[in-house]
Amino acid sequence: FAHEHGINKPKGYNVSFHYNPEMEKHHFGMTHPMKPWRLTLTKSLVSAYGMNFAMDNYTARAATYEELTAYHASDYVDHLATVAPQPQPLDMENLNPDLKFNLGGSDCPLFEGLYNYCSLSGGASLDAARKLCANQSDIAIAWGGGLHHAKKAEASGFCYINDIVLAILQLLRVHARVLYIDIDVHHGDGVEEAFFSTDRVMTVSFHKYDPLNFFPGTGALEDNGPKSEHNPGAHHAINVPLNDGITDEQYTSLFENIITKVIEKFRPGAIALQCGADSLAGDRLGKFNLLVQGHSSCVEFCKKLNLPLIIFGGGGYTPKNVARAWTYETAIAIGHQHHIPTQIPIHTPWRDRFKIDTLLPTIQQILGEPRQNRNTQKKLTEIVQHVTEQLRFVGA
Ligand code: ZLM
Ligand code: CA
Ligand code: ZN
Repeated sequence: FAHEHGINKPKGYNVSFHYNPEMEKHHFGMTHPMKPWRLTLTKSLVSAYGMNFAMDNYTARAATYEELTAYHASDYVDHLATVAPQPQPLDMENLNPDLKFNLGGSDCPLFEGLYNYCSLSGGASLDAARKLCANQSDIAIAWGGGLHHAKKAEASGFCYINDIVLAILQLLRVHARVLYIDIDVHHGDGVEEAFFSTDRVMTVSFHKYDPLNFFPGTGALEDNGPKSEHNPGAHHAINVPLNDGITDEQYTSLFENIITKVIEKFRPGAIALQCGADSLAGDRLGKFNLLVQGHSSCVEFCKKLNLPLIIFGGGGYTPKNVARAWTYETAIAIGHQHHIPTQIPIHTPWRDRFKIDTLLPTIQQILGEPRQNRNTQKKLTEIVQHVTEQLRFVGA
C-alpha cells in the first residue's frame, strides 16, 4: 500500500515516531476514562496507512530512575516504584483512602505495572526530545506522552510522571527558549508550574475554563506567571480560557492569531506541542465541537513555523476519535495529509472500532447535532487583546 501510494521517507526531512507497545497493556480500571489501548488503535491505523515507511520508528525504552528524578522528587519516584497495586478490577470499593502523593484515588489509581507505564511514557518523550536535540529529527512524535498534570511530587488528573517537563528540560540543553503549546481540553497546569519562574519556557494552554466545575480549575486569562516583575517568569504563561462548543473556525483563528504573536515576541528555538484529543467533538470528558480538521490544523500551523517540533499525545477519551486525530496528525508531520485516502483502510485490525469508515467524520456523524457554542466572538476578541498586551512585556 505504502509504495503504491508513493509514501516513502523523503530525503532531508526526518520524522521520528517513538512508541512502545508495552504501554497499552496497562489498565487504569474497568470504567476509568483513560484507556491506554487507544495507543494500539492509533498505531494500527498509522501502520495500515503505511505511514511507518515515511518515518523513523523507534521502540521507546523505559526512562531510568535518574531521568525521572531530573524533575520529580526522589521520595515520590521511590514511592511510585515500590507501592503495591490496588486489587483489580478497580471500582469505588477498593480505592485507597490514604492518598499519599495523591495516589490511589479514582483519578490516579494504583494499577499493576504503574511504574513501568510511567517510565515508558517518560522514555518515549525523552527519546523524542533527544532526537530533536541531536538534529536527527525535524519532528519527533510521542503519542504515549503528554501527561501535563503531573507535579514534582504528586500525581494529578490521570498523570503520574510529567514526561513533557522531562522532554523540555532536554530541549533546554540545546535551545535558549522553548515554546510549549497545549491543545488538550484541560489546563496544562503541571507544565506551567514547572517552568513558572523561568523566561526560557513560555507556556500557552487552550482549555475549557470553569473553575468550580471543570478540572483542574486553574488557567484564567489573567494568570500569566509570577506576579512579581522581578521574577524572570513573569508574563511567560499564557492561558486561553474557553467554553463548551467552540468550533473549528473559532479555534483555528484564535490559535493562529495567538501563536503568530507569541513566536514574533518570544522567538523560541523549539516547540513542544501537547495534542490532547479530548478537545475533539464527541469526547467522553470534553465538550468542544472540534473536528479532526480543526484540531490538526494546529499541528499543521506549528509544522509551517519550521522549528524543531516535538509532538505529544495527552487526553482523549473516545478512542476511535483519538486514533483518527493522531493518525491524521502523523500524516501532517510526514506531509502526506493530502495524499492519503480518507476512507479507513480495509486491512486495519480493530476496524470495527471506528464504526464509520472515514478518517474525517463530520460533526453530524460524530454528534448527530453540534453542542451549543458558548463562546462569543466578543470574548474571543478580548482574549486576543489581553494576550497582545501581555506580550508587550516579553522579548528584547
Ligand atoms: N472524581 N472511574 C484529565 C484529568 C481529569 C476530580 C471529580 C472521579 C474524571 C473521571 C475515575 C471509575 C488530561 C476531577 C471526579 C469520579 C474527583 C476527571 C474512575 C469518571 C471516572 O468512572 C470513573 C470508577 C473517573 C474519573 C470520570 N475525572 C473526569 N474528570 C478529572 C481529571 C487528564 O486529559 O488532561 C491529560 C491526560 N478529575 O474532576 C474529581 C475532582 C474524582
Ligand atoms: Ca490545554
Ligand atoms: Zn485533558
